[in-house]
Amino acid sequence: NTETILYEVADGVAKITLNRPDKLNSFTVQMHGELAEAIKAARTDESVRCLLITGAGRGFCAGQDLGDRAVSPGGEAPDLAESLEKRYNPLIRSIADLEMPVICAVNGVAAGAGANLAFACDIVLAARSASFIQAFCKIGLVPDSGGTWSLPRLVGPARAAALMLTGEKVPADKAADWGMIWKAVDDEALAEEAEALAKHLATQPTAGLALIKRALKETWTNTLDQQLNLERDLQSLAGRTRDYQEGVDAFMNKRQPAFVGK
Ligand code: T3D
Repeated sequence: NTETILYEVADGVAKITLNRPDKLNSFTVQMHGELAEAIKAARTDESVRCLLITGAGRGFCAGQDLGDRAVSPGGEAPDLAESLEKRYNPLIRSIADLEMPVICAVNGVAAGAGANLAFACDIVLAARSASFIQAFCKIGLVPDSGGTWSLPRLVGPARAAALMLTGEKVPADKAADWGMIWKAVDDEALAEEAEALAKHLATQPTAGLALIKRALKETWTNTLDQQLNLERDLQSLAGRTRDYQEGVDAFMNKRQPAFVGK
């Protein structure tokens, strides 16, 4: 019984739909709270092996609800550090640390923290009519929700700087061309394609996929030597999973594997 998001579980996939379509699914304190609870529910539900995030209506997410930020002249400035510390940063960390793939199906415009929420996910598909906007500079703010970390790594420093300093809109096809997202798909195909991918991933070796997430996360700060050592350690863990045994056995016996996620 949530008011700002929809949460459903089927076929090993937890699907979260941001659901404030009249405000392009922008973030309120309530939506942050309900989203955090839903991600926790996905994390603690043993049947869930993939998370899918999307939006209701014509937008994906327009970032912070600015209706909650109006300040009268001479009034007290909102405490944005608290907002980031208590809500946006834990959200981004909870996605990065989730030990399963997180797919984002960007159904429409993704602006401000909405764009950077998408970039925090592991695989991003976008409807061809969707777009990405680092809207922060237009209202005097700094990109947050990990955008100053993820965007330069996705598209390189030159493009990240221009996008963050101008707030220029990037259509989905260009975002895919630039490597900002995985791919753009026809609008009417987005939901089906994202759900099919999520269902597929939910049948795969989840523990192994979680270890891949860790390797990819740490590569940005590691030297080659450190990364080789990390691969050794993660491979040691992967090699002890039931799914590794199953994968090898299925291959050798020319049958389809039945992975359990452990
Ligand atoms: O504050 C903190 O805690 C710090 C953290 C900040 C994180 C951030 O995300 S800061 C950035 C906040 N977001 C923005 O600055 C984006 C604002 N929105 C837009 O620039 C545009 O709405 C879009 C480019 C996203 C879409 O444009 P368009 O023309 O397709 O739609 P629209 O007409 O502007 O919006 C439709 C409705 O959604 C409209 O309401 P109305 O007039 O029909 O009643 C509009 O006001 C509302 N809406 C869109 N974005 C927001 C919003 N309402 C509140 N907050 C929004 N962010």
